[in-house]
This record gives sequence, structure tokens and C-alpha cells, in this order.
Amino acid sequence: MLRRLALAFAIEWAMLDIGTATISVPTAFPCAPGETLFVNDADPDLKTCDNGSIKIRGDWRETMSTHWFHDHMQNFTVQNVYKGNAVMMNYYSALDRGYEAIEDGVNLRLPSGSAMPWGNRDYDVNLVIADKAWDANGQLWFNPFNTDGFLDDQILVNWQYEPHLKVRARSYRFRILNGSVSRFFKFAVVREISGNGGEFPGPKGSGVSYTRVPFHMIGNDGNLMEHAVPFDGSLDLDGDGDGNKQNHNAILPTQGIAERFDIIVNFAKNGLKTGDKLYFVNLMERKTGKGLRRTVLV
Ligand SMILES: [Cu+2]
Repeated sequence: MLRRLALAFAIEWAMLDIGTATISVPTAFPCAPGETLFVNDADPDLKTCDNGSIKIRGDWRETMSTHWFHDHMQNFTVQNVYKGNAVMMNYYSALDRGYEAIEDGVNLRLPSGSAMPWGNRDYDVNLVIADKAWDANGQLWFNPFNTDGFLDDQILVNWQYEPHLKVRARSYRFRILNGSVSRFFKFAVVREISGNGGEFPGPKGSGVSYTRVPFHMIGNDGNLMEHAVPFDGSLDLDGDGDGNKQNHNAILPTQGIAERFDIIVNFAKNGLKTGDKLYFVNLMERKTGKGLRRTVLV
């Protein structure tokens, strides 16, 4: 009898910035006391953690943050990603070390936590958002012969159906990956309002409506941005000169397949109170996988 082999790999790989070594600001790894790392610099050797970081070659301006990897088997990439053969991968650095507490003039102190010397994820949340379909037996369903782009009717987060997260009244970082195989998204962050006083109406008969919850974007597609961008209605973020400051108030740009946006939502601001319910909602309507259609609401 043929049995499918399950192969388990223990993989260790170094995630280093590449770039010139000629600039004056060194790039660096975060580390715990006693941690070592082989650094291939002018003096290649095992370097030891020094005050929370290990200097490496490269240009700190190329510091990466949110990535993912997935199976790339020829002609099966889509099916395999669809089935869940995909993983998010956070890069930490002296700049973005996943440790809020240290103030050394380099660490950006992005929302993360402080229990470990680096790589804390208490307040740093990865979200793989992807659409799926099930057949009548509740099994994942996919049509490999649909080469127009396969759209599904259920949107899952981290392979979970309608997941929720209890949050504290503080800032969180959300690393949002479009892990779909064909569906483009356009996400907004909204708060549920009881009654119809919110800007956006709820489903018919639900008795609720929704209002915008502003946030900041700090990274796009794997790299930290030069500065945080407020998505709060204070700027015409399209840069199209039409003066419309609302079309990205609490609303992200269209997010393509595999694209990542890192945002920070402050649950202690924007009039949020204990017990409030917030949602990520998708405003991009798609009818076929062939192309984008339109944005709902705005
Ligand atoms: Cu890929």
C-alpha cells in the first residue's frame, strides 16, 4: 500500500539584510545576553550579543519585517497555498526587535511585548487572510481547471472561520497578509455601533451600524516604511490631488495577492471603550477572478 510520506524538516537559516557595507550606520540583529551569531563581515567570526544587538553587514535602511513563505511546486503552487502550505515569517532587527521596553535610540519600540529579549508577539499579531470554499461534505473545495483566478465565498483568518481576538486598551501591531490565491482585498477597520448612528449601515435588520477606526501604517510588503502614515482622514493619501481625505480614513489601499500591510491600531484611543467590538471588513467586491470590480461603500 502506498503511503504518503510526511517529511519533517528542521530548518535553520540566517535572515540577514543584504546591501552595501559602506554606509556609516550599521545594521544589527536583536539578541539576548549570551546569544551568538556567525557574521561574515571584514572579520568573519561568531559574534556575541552586545547590549541587545549584534552588528552585521548591510544597510539598515533595507531592514525587513513581515514576510511569508510557501510551497512553489510547479503547477501546484496555488493548490498548495490554498490548502495551507504557507507560513508567515517575521524578521527582527535592532530597529524592529519585537521588544518594546528598550530605548537605545535605534529600537522603534513597535507594539510587541517585553517578556523576552526580542521577538515578543503578545501585541504583534500575524493575520493570514484568505478566501476558501467548502463542498457539501465540509471539505476544502478547489477547481484546478479554473485558470481565470479562483474566488471563494468564505474569508478565513489564520485558517479560522470568524475568529476573534480579545485585546487590551493599548496599541497592537497587525501584520496583514493577503494569503488568497486570486482575491484582492481592501480592508477597513470599523467599530460596531448599536442603532443606525454609524456612518456605514449594518446588514438589514441587524440594528447595528459601523464607524471608522483610524490606524497607522508602518510597513508595506515586507519593509518598514520611512515613517508611519496616519490613516485617519488628515491626509489625501492617494496623492491624486482631489483633496479627498476620507477615501483612506481607516481604509487600507487595495491589497494584492501575497501583499503585506503592517498597521498599528491603538485600542486606547479613538473613543474606544471596554466592550466595543471592532471588525476588519473587506470593501473590495469581486465577481470573477479576472479582474477588480469596485470598492463598496466609498
Ligand atoms: Cu511565492
